[in-house]
Amino acid sequence: MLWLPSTDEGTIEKVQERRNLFYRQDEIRTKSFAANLDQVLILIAAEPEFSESQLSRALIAAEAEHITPVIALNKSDLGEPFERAWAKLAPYRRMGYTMLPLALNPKAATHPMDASPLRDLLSGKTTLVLGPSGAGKSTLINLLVPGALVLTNEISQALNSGKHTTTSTTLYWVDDTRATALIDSPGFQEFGLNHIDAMQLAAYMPDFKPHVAQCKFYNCTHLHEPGCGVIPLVTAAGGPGGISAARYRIYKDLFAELTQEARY
Ligand SMILES: Nc1nc2c(ncn2[C@@H]2O[C@H](COP(=O)(O)OP(=O)(O)OP(=O)(O)O)[C@@H](O)[C@H]2O)c(=O)[nH]1
Ligand SMILES: [Mg+2]
Ligand SMILES: [Zn+2]
Repeated sequence: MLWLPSTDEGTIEKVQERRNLFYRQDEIRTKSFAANLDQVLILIAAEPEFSESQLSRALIAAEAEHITPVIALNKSDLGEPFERAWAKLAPYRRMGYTMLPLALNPKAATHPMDASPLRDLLSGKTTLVLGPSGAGKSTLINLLVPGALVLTNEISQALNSGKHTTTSTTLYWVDDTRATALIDSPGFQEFGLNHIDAMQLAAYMPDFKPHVAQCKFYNCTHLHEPGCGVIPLVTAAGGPGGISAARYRIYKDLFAELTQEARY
């Protein structure tokens, strides 16, 4: 992938090799991001409420490209909705994903956030900041890149969604030595995974992966087969070593989506 650098930012111009694609697709078109990406920061927030399916899709896309995903939950100043969202993420913590609580908007936060864990995580790396509209991606850029002055916008309470303020993908250097880069991106609604092989899905899901070896059939789809190592582990909450009902449903829906004969 190539980007065109300018004095303080750059735009992604061309994706060269499919194996390096970080890829999503919305209803209208395919969006590809990639770079010498070191990691993807999946930024979600207490508000608007995040979709667990979209989160899982972003994680699978990162796993498939061997890009380290990190999850950050923003708007910790919101109290109760934050606690609820944090609890909803318990299965993802158990999967071993790094998870950061954030309060990115200094004006909204009752107690100013200590940004050093975030800075440490990003330091010396190129990170794609990805997430739904209104999560605070551009707010994060403004916090860490002095002078970036990226446009941000209030979320719509009526629609429980952001307003799609950012419309292009832009790279920002965090430091003068150009060791640390952040890529702001437009909020996504749908995260298509058409490039993923359905039979590989479980391998990209850390709560499924260790159990696949126990399946009786090497080509087990984990949907109905006898002797499946995955199905007996599904419980409502998942729990340590288990798989939550929500994650299993996400797997089933994705498997169905990726094995449809004609998608258009
Ligand atoms: N309460 C609260 N609001 C925040 C926080 N961080 C960001 N916001 C607000 O959330 C809203 C959306 O922030 P943006 O940075 O525009 O969100 P975005 O992810 O860039 O959205 P798109 O560009 O539409 O994809 C703005 O009104 C921010 O001020 C926070 O920590 N707490
Ligand atoms: Mg934005
Ligand atoms: Zn199985």
